Amino acid sequence: NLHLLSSLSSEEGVGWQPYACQPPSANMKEFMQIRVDPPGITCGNPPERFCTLENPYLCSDECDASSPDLSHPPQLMGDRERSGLITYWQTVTWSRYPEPLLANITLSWNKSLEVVDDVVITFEYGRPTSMVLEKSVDKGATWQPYQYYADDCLEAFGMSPKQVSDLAPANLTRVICTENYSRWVGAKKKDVVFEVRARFGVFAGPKLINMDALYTRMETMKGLRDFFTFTNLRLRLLRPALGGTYVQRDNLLKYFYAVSNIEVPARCKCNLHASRCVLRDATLQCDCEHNTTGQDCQLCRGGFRSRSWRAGSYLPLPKGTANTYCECNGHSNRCSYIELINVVTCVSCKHNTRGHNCQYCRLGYYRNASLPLDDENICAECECNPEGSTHPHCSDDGLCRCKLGVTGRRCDSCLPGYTWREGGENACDSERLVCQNGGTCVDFQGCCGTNGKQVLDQTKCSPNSPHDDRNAGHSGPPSGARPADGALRRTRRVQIPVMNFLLKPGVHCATFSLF
Ligand SMILES: [Ca+2]
Repeated sequence: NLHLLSSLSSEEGVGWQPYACQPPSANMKEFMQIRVDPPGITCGNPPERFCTLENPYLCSDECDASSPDLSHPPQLMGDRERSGLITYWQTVTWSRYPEPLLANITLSWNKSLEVVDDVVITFEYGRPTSMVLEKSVDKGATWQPYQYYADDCLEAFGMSPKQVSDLAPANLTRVICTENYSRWVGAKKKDVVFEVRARFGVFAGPKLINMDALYTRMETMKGLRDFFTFTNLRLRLLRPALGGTYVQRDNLLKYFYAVSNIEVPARCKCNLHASRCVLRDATLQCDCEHNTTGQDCQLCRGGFRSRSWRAGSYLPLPKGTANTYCECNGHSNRCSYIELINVVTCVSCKHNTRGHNCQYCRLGYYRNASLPLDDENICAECECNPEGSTHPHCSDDGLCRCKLGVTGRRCDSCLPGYTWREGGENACDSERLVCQNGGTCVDFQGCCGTNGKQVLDQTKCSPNSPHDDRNAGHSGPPSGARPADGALRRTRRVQIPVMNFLLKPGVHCATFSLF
């Protein structure tokens, strides 16, 4: 069933194989190094007789390391059984009972791999009563549990028994204890499985038809890709098969472990930067593309470091991209896939940014054009004066939208002829300006005579309030807000260009149609 996934892709549309830039899956049994612990655990030295659980009085079988026909060395777990003869590794029997019969099988590849189908361990003479599958992602330096197996999970490991089908998509990477492969159902049930297919099926459906969904999850769900990654696997066999009853001390020769095969369908992990994996100096090595290098294509090649290294992407479907898909300009390292519009978008953009690539500023902020897009201070606060603005947000160059009569980048000062008045509908009020000479105030700038005929430009309009003796031409908030530099100049240009004309001396009031 190693090629099940690839055959699926041809019969039922897209599948695991044709996607993105990654090597095809392979039977990694071919490349694994097998080590067993503790020393002396393999049977046959000295030669030993053993019985079977199903017929404990038939003890004619013998293990003898010195005889090719009767020896059971570890490499028989990874051989090809071409002749149809089952070959297996076998341990010594449980003669030291009640001391536990412990055995470790360590499988090493010296390379990061991604499992693509079920890992199947085949036991002869019954499956262990309890065991742990562990993995390492750092070539054996540290180990973590992958799955627990026991006939009674609570008793053996203090865990409630679970199956992959009990897992929700959000906790698919949880390490579980299963009782599916450890209860005694006769020696004919041989396989202990680490269910990869069923885990994929949580996203892709039981027949793995909707692989798009799996790939997008692989891309966006934290820890999912890592969950299927390993460099080593280790089986810790803790208690052999007992034949469905208690340990019978009078016949300990029927208790031992025997493993005939370990199937590890996986692919080289190349971070989606290689479509081939090759054997170089007896070590698996990605044949890196996209200007990457390293065993897992985890580095940029020399001379190609202007952009920081990043893993490739499964998205957009079906071919993926080298490494530009989730571009958040340094303001986020998390992306999410929106299925409805087939878009990957950055989530939790920091530094007051927003957008699919965190390339815009949040409302209420504007882009500091002098800074690069990935600068932490790229987005500056608008700080629009709430009294003087029609809107809390500002334009792309940071200009707030001002109410009538208000000016300044932050709308915190008044146009000539307006006075700041806190709390009113308009922050800047023009009605309170009067002419001290009793004439009419023209455009808040100059006063006409009482006959309305002549501009007396030395007579300015001024605020009505006796408490406010501020310069009428440039009034700002009474307190708190800072006056904007150059606000007057800018706003005249933008909002009242025609008004300059009104200040020219000698122009008659009568010429103004405004009044
Ligand atoms: Ca074998």
